[in-house]
Amino acid sequence: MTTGVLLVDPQYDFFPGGSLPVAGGDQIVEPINLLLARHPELPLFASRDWHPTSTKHFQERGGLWPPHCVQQTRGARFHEGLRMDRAAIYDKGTDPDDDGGYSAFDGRRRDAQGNSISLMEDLRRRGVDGIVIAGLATDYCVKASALDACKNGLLVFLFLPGVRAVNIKPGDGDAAIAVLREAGVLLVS
Ligand code: VGL
Ligand code: ZN
Repeated sequence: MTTGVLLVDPQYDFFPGGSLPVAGGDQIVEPINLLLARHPELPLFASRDWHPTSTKHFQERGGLWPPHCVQQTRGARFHEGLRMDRAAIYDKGTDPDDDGGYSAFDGRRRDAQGNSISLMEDLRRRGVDGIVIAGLATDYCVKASALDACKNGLLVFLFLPGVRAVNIKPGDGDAAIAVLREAGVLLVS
């Protein structure tokens, strides 16, 4: 079995000080760096919330969210404290007319030949059949990504020190973790 690491949306807008901040978000940086430093051999993948200036995902067009992770802005950049130079980066949420793209498995990138590929295509090519997931936020994009990982038949580990929840309603994060356990996700710390 080959295991990869998937970092979901570790972008400034989701950290304290950003436009959609997750409380305690900065506490994920150190544990994730430790994981990456201890396992430099693991292939690393990251998703990036990568929205156009105007999208149905934002409140001004009927969506749930204030503007965040707008393409080319600082808020859309990965946290500089994370050592993720080796990551293959998947962009999602790019369609202005679709309030989708919560899951990293909706993300796409260009491969060395310039072809657009999905995260799952990449994992299959590399023979990756297990994935350790961390990032922001537990109750949205981490949850959607972990459920898709299960649906795709991967063995899924949720790295608890490396996730935090938005908790729009108190308890959303814990409820998300319960749903993931039910789906077969293994909780690790
Ligand atoms: C996310 C809300 C809106 C996330 C993305 O990355 O969890 N949450 N867009
Ligand atoms: Zn978003």
